[in-house]
Amino acid sequence: MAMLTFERKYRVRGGTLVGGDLFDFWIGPFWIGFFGITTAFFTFIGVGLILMGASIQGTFNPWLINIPPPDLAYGLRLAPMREGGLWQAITVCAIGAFVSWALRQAEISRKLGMGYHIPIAYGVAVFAYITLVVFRPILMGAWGHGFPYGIWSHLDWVSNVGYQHLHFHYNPAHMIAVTFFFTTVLALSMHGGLVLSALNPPKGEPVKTAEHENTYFRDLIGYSIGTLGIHRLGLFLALSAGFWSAVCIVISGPFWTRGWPEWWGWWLNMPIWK
Ligand code: UQ1
Repeated sequence: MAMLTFERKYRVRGGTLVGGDLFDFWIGPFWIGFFGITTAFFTFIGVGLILMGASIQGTFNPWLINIPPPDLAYGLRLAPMREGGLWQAITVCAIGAFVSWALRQAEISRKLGMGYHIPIAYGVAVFAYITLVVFRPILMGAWGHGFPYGIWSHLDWVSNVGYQHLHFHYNPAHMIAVTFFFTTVLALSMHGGLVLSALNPPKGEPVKTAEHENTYFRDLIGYSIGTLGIHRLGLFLALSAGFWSAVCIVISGPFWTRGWPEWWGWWLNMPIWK
């Protein structure tokens, strides 16, 4: 395995949260660490359980594999393996693997003396997943409200839950989440375009610097957010998209049971219209 010359300088001990020096070593390019071990452990068990579910279902077609949560009648109890227990065990493994991965990111941040931006960013995605399969089912009183593990089947679940609320696009938190998703895409495409336009010119032309980048946007809209600022904005937009996605689903059912269009009654019922 090739090792860049500067890698040796950063391959230093320390920064671990658990286990001290015990797992503080590399295999090829990968740092192991205690949470590397636990990530691998939960991933192997979880994937094994998914394959078991596929075999019980009788298909290994990746589009059609479906591992559903227990029936609503099981409430918040453990279900037999073939009746949703598999889903419950897979959920435990998934959360174990995702949280292990976040802690592994945190350990690497510490090892390198960097900020915790990456584990925090990744943590928001994990938070959104846990909201779907743990927080909302608990608030609704049954694991059966979690989404099924399957490519097709989870799409059906999203569609069904959407129609249970008549028209999900009227969910105000969904509106905010979608707006953040689109704005993230706009910001990243402008940033990618701007950086490539400056730093990757045609052969024979000089590379431009941040001065050109700033000037471009000052010419265009009278304002440049700056080379550090665009990354702060991008992180904020992307985390907000994930955060409001979690909010929009956790309020649907636990805190608002009717159709979302009806929620806007507060606006139509305002006394100013009388
Ligand atoms: C920007 O102002 C900027 O600073 C120079 C960037 O950094 C390279 C960018 O990528 C973008 C897209 C902008 C413009 C963004 C706003 C919000 C004015």
